[in-house]
Amino acid sequence: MAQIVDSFGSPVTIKNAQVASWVAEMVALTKPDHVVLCDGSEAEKQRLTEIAVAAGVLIPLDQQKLPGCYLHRSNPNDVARVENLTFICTPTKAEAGSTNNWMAPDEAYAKLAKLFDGAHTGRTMYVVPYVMGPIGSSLSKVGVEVTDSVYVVLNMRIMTRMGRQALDMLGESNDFNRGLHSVLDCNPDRRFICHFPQDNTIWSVGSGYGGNVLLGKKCLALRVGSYLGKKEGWLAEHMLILGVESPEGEMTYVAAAFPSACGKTNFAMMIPPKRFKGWKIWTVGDDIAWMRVGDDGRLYAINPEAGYFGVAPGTSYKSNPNAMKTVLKDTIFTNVALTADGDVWWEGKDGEVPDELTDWQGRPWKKGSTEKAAHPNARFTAPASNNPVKSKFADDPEGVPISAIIFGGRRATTIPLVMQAFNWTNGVFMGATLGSETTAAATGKVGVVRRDPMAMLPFCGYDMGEYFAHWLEMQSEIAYPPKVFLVNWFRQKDGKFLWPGFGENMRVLKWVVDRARLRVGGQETPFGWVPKAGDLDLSGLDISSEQVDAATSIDLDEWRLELESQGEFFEATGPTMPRALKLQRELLLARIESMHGKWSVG
Ligand code: OXD
Ligand code: MN
Repeated sequence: MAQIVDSFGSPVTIKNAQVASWVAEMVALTKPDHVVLCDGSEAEKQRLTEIAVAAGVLIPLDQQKLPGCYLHRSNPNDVARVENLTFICTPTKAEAGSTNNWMAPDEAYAKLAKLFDGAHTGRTMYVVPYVMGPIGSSLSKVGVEVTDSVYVVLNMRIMTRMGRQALDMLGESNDFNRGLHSVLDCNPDRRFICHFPQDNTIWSVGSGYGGNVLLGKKCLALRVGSYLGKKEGWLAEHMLILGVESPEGEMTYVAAAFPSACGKTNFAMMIPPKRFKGWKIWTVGDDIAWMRVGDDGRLYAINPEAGYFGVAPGTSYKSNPNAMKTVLKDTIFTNVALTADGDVWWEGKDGEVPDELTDWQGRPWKKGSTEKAAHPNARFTAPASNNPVKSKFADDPEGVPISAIIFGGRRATTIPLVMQAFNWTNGVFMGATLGSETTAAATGKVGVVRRDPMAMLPFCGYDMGEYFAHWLEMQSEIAYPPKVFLVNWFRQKDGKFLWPGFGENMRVLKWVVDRARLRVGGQETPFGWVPKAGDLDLSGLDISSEQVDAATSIDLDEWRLELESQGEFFEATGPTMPRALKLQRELLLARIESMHGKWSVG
């Protein structure tokens, strides 16, 4: 077997016997020429960056303007997560549930072992120990990813707490996620992302795209994490975490789940409008929350990640000034366009569109071209420490206490700007029935409502009905459950958005915080509490009261259709759909019937 060395070629040993024997097993399978154990040091980063630049994997950007920043161009066939090639390999199909692709574990191991056999030959295998979550937190988890991609190593270094610190935290324990990755020949026909939750194992082959290969993120923190959460009594969720600070210094933490293309990173880094002088938003996380009940009966959340893997197109000083500041140094850009002077560009970036660019595939591009210069799913990988509004509690091993949970989707009709659930069960129902309209960014028909419960449809590692049951069961553990809300920034009338969004969402967030702290009014509707006229602070906002009324209105006919569509999803979920949620739906239908089609918010 190739000797294990550090990135400078000096021999090293892996002290943890379980890690060492598993790495040896993987080496025997993939047969690399070299095996490098990553320590996470600055010197190692420099060395691996040089290797990546020499191999053409990274292109240096203008180091004066963007110090430590590089561009990566992926294979054009490998630019996004591949839900159709993502499998949950539980012992039975029923455990994976109706919303996941399933393969029997034996079959999956055998099929992928054939692909992995000799996959690292002629290459270096990097052994990447990492921690998801703050070092020393009881909520954190250790993983080890072996990969033949230096791009993966440098991204893992940003997105996780990587290197020696992870092996130190693991000690002699066997409790670590085993992640095996090879880009292989990047052929979609030989691409599989397989999760073995019962073995705490992930095998990913044939892709180099972040969501498929940074195994700590979607694969461990959500798919395997959600399974571990059910088993161990905690929640792994596709949620941002933010702190709202009032001018008096009172801090309230909110976790929020939105499907993709709904502005999650923007919301997590929001700058409140002028009217909210003295209010501040602090980012704890922009994508994933791990939540556990604390000794005081409150729900505490950590962000398992250490960086942001954000969508570049549409990010600007208007939509997200803090993200723009975050990507000014030590950032890896993937599939964005390149300017002649070594800067990056993407559709929706501030300023004039440059006359000439090199597009995301490395081809010359001219202003006015019908093709996009940056790929619509072009990304930045940036350290959270660059974020000017990173919460000082983001690395707190205890996590932050969550007072409110928000579920949000992109809906042109039906769902009001904001609505508060009556109680925990009703809140779980709101999350379980979350829907969002498909956008042009994804393949398929545009504007169709796809149910994306808790924004977890592509990320839940087990049966969805069991997952809802876990959420319901959590109530018995949480003495002080967070208040639950549904929001919709995307309601339309005559094809126009009714609500301005972005920083103005602070107005909604303030109502959420005040409701969670039981100090503002609301109007009861058949479906939840909404703000009464005057409850939302709209001062300094240049939109008509009719527009606000339309954004917050409830239409019984639209809701009847909504409940029918929810019913189809409940059916499809199958026999594990909890009775408490079915009854919630029936209760709402019965309410509509008893009102004989009449309802108006006062
Ligand atoms: C992501 C996603 O990349 O949800 O965060 O796809
Ligand atoms: Mn996400």
